[in-house]
Amino acid sequence: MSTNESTRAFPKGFLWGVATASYQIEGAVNEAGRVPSIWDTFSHTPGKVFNGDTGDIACDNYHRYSEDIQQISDLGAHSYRLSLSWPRIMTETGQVNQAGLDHYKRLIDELLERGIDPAVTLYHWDLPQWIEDDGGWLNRDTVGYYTQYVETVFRHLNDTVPKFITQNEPWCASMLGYGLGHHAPGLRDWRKAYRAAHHLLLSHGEAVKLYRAMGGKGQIGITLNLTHVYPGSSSEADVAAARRQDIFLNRWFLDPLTKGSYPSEYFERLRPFVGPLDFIRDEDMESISTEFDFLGVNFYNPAHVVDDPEDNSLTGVKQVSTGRERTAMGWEIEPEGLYDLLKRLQDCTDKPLYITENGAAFEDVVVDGRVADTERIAYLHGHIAALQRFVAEGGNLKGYYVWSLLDNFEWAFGYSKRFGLIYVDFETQQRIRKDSFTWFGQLVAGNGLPAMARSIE
Ligand code: IFM
Repeated sequence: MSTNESTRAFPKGFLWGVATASYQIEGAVNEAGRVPSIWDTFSHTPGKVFNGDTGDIACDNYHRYSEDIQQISDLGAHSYRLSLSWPRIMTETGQVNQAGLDHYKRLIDELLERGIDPAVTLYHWDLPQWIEDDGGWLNRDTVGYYTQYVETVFRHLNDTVPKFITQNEPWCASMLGYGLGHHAPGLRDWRKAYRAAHHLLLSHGEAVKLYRAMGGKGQIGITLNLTHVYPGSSSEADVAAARRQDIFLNRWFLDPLTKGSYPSEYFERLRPFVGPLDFIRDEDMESISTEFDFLGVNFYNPAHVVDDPEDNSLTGVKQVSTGRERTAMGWEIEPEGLYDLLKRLQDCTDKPLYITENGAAFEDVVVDGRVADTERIAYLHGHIAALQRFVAEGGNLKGYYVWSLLDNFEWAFGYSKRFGLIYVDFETQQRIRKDSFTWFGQLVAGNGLPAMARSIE
């Protein structure tokens, strides 16, 4: 190996993977005892999802999981991050649906047979509708419903799953779902958003405690979507604005998990929107901060903000553009944001970090059976180069998952945004490997950035 190549290599054992989530890929919403989720309700409500798209069929992965596992195996990925569909596993009466559990047992066994480690997310937003009807994440009892569900999962899958992730992006589930209304259940009330956020965090803590009590054999952690926030200038007002935005996006979740407290400097600002934080009980904080084994980080882009005195909303900030290129989601591409975020996280936790999602949507087109997605390759290359720098400096990063294996149901954007390494024709369910699939496969094989992309740097 030349010096050039060795400096590009990641440590031996670094985990390379791909990620998906149940509602985004499975389809088969009425099969084998699955009950409706809040995303079935939301996506079937006119005006909520672009084009009226739903997850009814999605990538039909429920039926095609073997084919998709074959793809992961051909890619050479070491790990597959998938989520379990809670409404496949617990029926409306709170009883276990054996057919739902069996589906995941088969899927996980097949992964293991092919030498692929499953990383199982327990909640990626598809709350059973029967729980929503009882108040959803606003109701403290949902924490109990959740522990009942994860207890069932641990009992059946403890021996075969090396990594559990309790919650995916509780910021999105609470703030987008209950505060801004962009996601299911579609409410717009900050008090509800913060209440839901607290119960989501509490459910994480209770699940970690339960896992330990049940003799969990692998590791358990949580995944947060974290956005490094830069002030738009060095003025006091903009620095303070960046700090507020950082609390809103990051610290409201990081602090309770790693310090056992919410950022109190934000309480005053929250009060007119949220009222008393009386849904937080003292004993909750100990539970939420139960020691986890790893922190999952989903990163897509950082934010640049300035103070906006005209803005009377929660944070009073305005996002500013830096003129960088954007993905099809409109997100500016800035890999340094990932490096800076990870550096900062080293001050929050000494636990291993995993990038549990990173990737980009672009306007992919199939030409003569090929998808030449050079922009996605450049995006991935830039972010993995940032990781390499972090790791070379001794950063405690153990793995990286591309979002996503397949083009899939991108929530309120329906099927209009394609994040996959594999193109999915949603009419025929044909899968076409994009150029980024080949590129990522080479990266995994070489445990470092492949030569073909070096010119992109
Ligand atoms: O598709 C989502 C995923 O479900 C959660 N993290 C962000 C992705 C891209 O928006």
